[in-house]
Amino acid sequence: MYRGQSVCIIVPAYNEARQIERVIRSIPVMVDHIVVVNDGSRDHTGDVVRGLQADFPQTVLIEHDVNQGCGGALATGYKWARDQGIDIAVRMDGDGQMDPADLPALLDPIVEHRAHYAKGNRLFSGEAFRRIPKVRYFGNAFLSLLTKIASGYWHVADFQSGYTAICRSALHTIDWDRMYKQYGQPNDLLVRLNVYNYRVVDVPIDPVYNVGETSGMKISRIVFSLSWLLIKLFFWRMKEKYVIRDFHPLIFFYALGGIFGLSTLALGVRVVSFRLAAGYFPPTSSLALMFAFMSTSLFTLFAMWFDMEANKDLKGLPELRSLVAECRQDRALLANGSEPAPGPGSGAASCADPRLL
Ligand SMILES: Nc1nc2c(ncn2[C@@H]2O[C@H](COP(=O)(O)OP(=O)(O)O)[C@@H](O)[C@H]2O)c(=O)[nH]1
Ligand SMILES: [Mg+2]
Repeated sequence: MYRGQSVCIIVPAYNEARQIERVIRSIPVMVDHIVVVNDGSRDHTGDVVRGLQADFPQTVLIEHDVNQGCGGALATGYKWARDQGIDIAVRMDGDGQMDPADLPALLDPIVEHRAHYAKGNRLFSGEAFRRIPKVRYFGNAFLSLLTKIASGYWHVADFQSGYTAICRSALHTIDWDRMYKQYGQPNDLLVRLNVYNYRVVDVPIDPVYNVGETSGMKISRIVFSLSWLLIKLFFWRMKEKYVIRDFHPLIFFYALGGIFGLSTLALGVRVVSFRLAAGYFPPTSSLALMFAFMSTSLFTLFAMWFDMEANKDLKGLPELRSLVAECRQDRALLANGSEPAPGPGSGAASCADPRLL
């Protein structure tokens, strides 16, 4: 138990016979269950885990006969946690890339009801650019931008990070059978969490590389499939969140942005081919192109802004401790006859927090 809540660590493992023992041994004793999902490994991962069960009886081994992919292994683990009524489920990979020292930082926002889902962010660390392989770093940055647009969580980053903790309510709400089974799983899950208005918080963690892991993910290979997945998820979220469950006019802004975007493309092709064939820019089409381009930018940027506004309450709440400290500071200022500084983050605003009343 951690601060009165049951915790289960889900370890997706595919051919991790060399690494898995170290991972299991490193998990702190406060964790109630370690659920290793052996995703049809071709090495003896399963035997290693079975050998450790005598020393670590909290370890549960679930075996997939057929390999399902990292997301598929996680879905199995999450369903187990849901069915056992676990309070918090944490994903920790079988290759040792997640440092158990970061666990409390991931669990605290959930235990304190500040967020429903906490994820590690390796980019806060000044070390990220140096430690993460460059192709992966830039691929990750591009996919992060797409994921912000698709998921509506504009305040989070490092979406490929798999070190995450999820609360009991979300465990029961998400349809795990529909979650993406491959490497886009963290991105897919965020879009689903957003549709149900769950609060998500980023927690700074250190990037861990060169601990003996062999990654099966080639960012250059997944960048296209993941971009396509994110485009589909974006349309799904717009429909679910702003048409079916609630209504928001931002969908008209996105739609107009899309229509003008297509017109910009068509007019661009026309203007360039005219220039190549006849040697000059057709004036009317060129003007129309400029108008279409400006309209695309404006409609799309406004749509993004509205989306950001609609999701601003889904940031994790600040720590109660810091709110109380700010409140005390402001009260001291008021007692001395001076005005506390207004604005977000100031104690004056925070004192209105319902948890302090
Ligand atoms: N490559 C791969 N990893 C899987 C699969 N199923 C489960 N996993 C586990 O998923 C975790 C993340 O995979 P990894 O290749 O390390 O991804 P990366 O850390 O993002 O590069 C590891 O613990 C794997 O053992 C699978 O089908 N393929
Ligand atoms: Mg890994």
